[in-house]
Amino acid sequence: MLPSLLSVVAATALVSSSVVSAAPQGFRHARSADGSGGYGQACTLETIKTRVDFNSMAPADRKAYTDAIKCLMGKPSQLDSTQYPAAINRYMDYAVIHVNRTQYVHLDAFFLTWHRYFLWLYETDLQQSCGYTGAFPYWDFAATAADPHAFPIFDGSDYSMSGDGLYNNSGPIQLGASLTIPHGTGGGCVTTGPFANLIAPIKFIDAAQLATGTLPADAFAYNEICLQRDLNAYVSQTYTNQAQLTAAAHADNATHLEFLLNGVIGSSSLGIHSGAHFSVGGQMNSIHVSAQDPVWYPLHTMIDKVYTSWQANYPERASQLDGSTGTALNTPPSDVVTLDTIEPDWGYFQLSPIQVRELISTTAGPFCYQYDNVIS
Ligand SMILES: [Cu+2]
Repeated sequence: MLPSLLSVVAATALVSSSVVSAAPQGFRHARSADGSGGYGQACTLETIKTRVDFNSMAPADRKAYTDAIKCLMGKPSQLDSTQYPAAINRYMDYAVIHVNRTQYVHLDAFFLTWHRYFLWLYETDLQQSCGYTGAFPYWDFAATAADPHAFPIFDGSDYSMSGDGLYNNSGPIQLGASLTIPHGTGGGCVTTGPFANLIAPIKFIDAAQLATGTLPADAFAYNEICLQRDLNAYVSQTYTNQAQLTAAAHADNATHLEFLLNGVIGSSSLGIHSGAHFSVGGQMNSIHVSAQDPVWYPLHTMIDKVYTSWQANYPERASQLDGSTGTALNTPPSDVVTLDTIEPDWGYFQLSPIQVRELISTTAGPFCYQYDNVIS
């Protein structure tokens, strides 16, 4: 049997067990019905959107962005509340979908393209459901690596993404048999800025769960847990500095890029992506439940900027995949992913199957965006 056919079968199985629920309301991102199989209007200089650094935005523009996120938090969930009690609003629907797909979209060949489309769905939802017209920001975590507190994004003001958690020193953080990091400057609940006292209802899920290929039975239960952070300059200085980002933007091939981003799980090689997560702490330390923290989106948009920069620096490598399969650490075993493989779904936000190749370019397929600069 052809690999692509197997992939379709596997993807169909995924869809049937997915978070598909009620029809989306007022959300348009489907392919155009013009019969071309395309996504409608061509991406032109007039229509392209430019993503910018959160820290470079004017205060009022930063607030417009967080206001739109809070608007999404005020919209009803479209998921079945019996099956997903933690999906208390439309913002949380994204976090639930991310948890549900964690096993299929991390530490495998779907990682970069699946997250690229997930970010774009969220961006489009902010625009269509909440009238957001500003730029979709990234967080340049290399620029803030020396001291994340010293920048607007984490200063805790009304124009930030909220600040650090309350100080609660629970000692060094063990990230694996061979890696312990010092505690940061927070550790408790986030009590400042737009997301002060936010409830993050999906409980922490241990990354070791990835080795089992399953989720805890109560993964989507509602828990009254506050959003927590533990900003950690040691981690950002060590794992997300400019030299590391530049190296990633010049990776020899997709396998090397994946290694520089994700390291080797369980080893002392953390990688830029995990490093950025651990530099925020709290829920962001979890590969499963981190999307409950609104700063997840600017962080992952920065990962997409690194990917986009690598593609721009080496056009001949732009559509390379890393040769891995479609499951985290190949658990459960799955086929090697190709450009023809159907992506794992995005729950009710996705209306028709999407191949990996459709998500390779930021100016084709569903996308029409660029970054304000390329990491060269
Ligand atoms: Cu993820």
